[in-house]
Amino acid sequence: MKDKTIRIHNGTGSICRRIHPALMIAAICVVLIAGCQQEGTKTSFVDSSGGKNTLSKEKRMEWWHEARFGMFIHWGLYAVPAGEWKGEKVSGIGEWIMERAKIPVSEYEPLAGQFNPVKFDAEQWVQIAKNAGMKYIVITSKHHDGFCLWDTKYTDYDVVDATPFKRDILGELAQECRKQGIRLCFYHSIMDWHHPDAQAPFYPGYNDTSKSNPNFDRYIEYYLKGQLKELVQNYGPLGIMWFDGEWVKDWTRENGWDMFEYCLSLQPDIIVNNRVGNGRQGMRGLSKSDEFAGDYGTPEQEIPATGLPGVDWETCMTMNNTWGFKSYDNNWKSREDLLHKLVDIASKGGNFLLNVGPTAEGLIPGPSVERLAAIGEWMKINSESIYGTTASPLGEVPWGRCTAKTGKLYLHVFDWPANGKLEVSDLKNKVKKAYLLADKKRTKLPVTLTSGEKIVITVPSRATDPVNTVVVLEIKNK
Ligand code: FHN
Repeated sequence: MKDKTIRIHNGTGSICRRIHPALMIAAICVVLIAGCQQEGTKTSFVDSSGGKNTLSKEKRMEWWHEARFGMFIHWGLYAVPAGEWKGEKVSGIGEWIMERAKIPVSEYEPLAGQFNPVKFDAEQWVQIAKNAGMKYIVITSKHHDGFCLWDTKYTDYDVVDATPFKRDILGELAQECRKQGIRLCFYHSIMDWHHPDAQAPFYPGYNDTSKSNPNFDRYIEYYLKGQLKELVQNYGPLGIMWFDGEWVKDWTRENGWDMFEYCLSLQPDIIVNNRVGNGRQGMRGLSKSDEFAGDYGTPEQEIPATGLPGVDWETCMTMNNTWGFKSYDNNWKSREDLLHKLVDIASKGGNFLLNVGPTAEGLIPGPSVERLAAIGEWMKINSESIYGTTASPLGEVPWGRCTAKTGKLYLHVFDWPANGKLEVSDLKNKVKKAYLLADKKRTKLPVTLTSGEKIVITVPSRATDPVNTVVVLEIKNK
């Protein structure tokens, strides 16, 4: 690596942590000019709810509603220490090691010199997602530690300028996603523990939400927006801009709307999650109201208890206890549990964004690959009961979950009835036919109407899949 100084450009020419007063005045001028420009932009790209954007939110989110299932990828320098610092295990999620272990920027930056994921294979990663039945990939273009996984001109703190690897990871993924028909999306952190105009000066309390940075507007206008433009223009069109780290003190509701419209100005059909605004209600993930920007809610590590009619949401979840790779976190959820979660989420009308945390070598951990392959096996036979479905019209069912499409109900049976009698209550529609989704011949299953809105389907004594066997009900529309 040429000289150790990592340059960060903040629109006043490259600086290394100190700002000359003359430059400060120049910078303020830049912000003022950008502000006037911004005013222009603001008027021209308000979302359809504001009526100016040509594409309705529904139109922009059509593919997303159809997709239902995506891969989240947390990858970056934190995969190098993999949960340990100076020989000590560091508790908590791996991608937060810089904050958890109170690592100064000067000690964290050199990790870039050790980041050389020679086993990284974009084709293989996209294939693993595709085989699992995932339709989109959301990868961390920049996480809270500020390290960039693409060749950005705004700093040298990126995979091409600061690491021996020197390959443009997002570029390779973008190409492969296009080839394999997977939508590429970027996670991007608003909080930045490395940038002097953001949270770097808060060390050791990088995540101290009582602190403010007087230059944060410059960070937003020049660095954050500059990099987002790079990402959309160099690797787009993108599916989603998945913001995070919006809880910093300096990020306002107005910033949220401004950034939302800015993203639409870059790509009118892009989807922007609700972490662009600062109205998220913690891990529950839904915005307090429509006053906050964002197209959909983002519950984290949790699944809403019931469906949320009229609300678009996507649960993001780890397969073990960490997003970023930790060498000793083997608390893996079972494949059965993960499949049931996918179905549970779809039965409530949500999307599932399931995470992998690749190693510093560039490999998706074996236990993650196995679980995704197992889900893929099930999806090969049953994906019709997930893609493009809507929330269950039935109340709670004792044997599993239900997803719906026009004229069809998909009964996901987790607990197969030993007596071969599958009972369905609260069914308002007349049943035309019942059959097993796995049965290519669609052999009719006997259906008897007991009382009122209750039917009994006579099913084979053994489930075709002990984890989840789908019985399809073709129904008359009311
Ligand atoms: O702090 C991040 C965390 O590292 C991870 O990226 C998750 C994923 O949704 N989001 C934040 C915690 O809410």
